[in-house]
Amino acid sequence: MIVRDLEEARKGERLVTANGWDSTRLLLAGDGMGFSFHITRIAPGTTHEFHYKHHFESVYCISGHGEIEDLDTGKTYQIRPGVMYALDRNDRHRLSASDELVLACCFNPPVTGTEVHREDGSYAPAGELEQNA
Ligand code: 9YT
Repeated sequence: MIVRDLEEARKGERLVTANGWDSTRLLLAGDGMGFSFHITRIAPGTTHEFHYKHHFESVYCISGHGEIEDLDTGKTYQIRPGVMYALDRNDRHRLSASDELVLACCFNPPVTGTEVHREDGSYAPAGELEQNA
């Protein structure tokens, strides 16, 4: 069994900080679960474009308010506590927070913990060594 505490995890390398968001990886590929599990905070007033071309992601809003736009269809959805979205088509999307969003996120395949966002908003596919191309 794996038991981890978010506040403890935030004190170490599980916390990844980026411009306008941070994410604490409570489960990573190395845990062998077949998915990774993250608690992500999106700073108020920020907007982010992501495109996880090589991963499926589901996201559940624990607290805060914002909006997600499907960049292929132009459709927007309100994010509020209790709402879940799943990027089942590796959807290109824009996420914005009006007040701080706290989100629980699952990735399949799991992230390893070393990925950085590439220019196109994606993470490298699992198993690919270079991370920034
Ligand atoms: C909301 C969202 O896309 N979260 C993704 C998790 C974050 N980008 C991470 O942990 O890398």
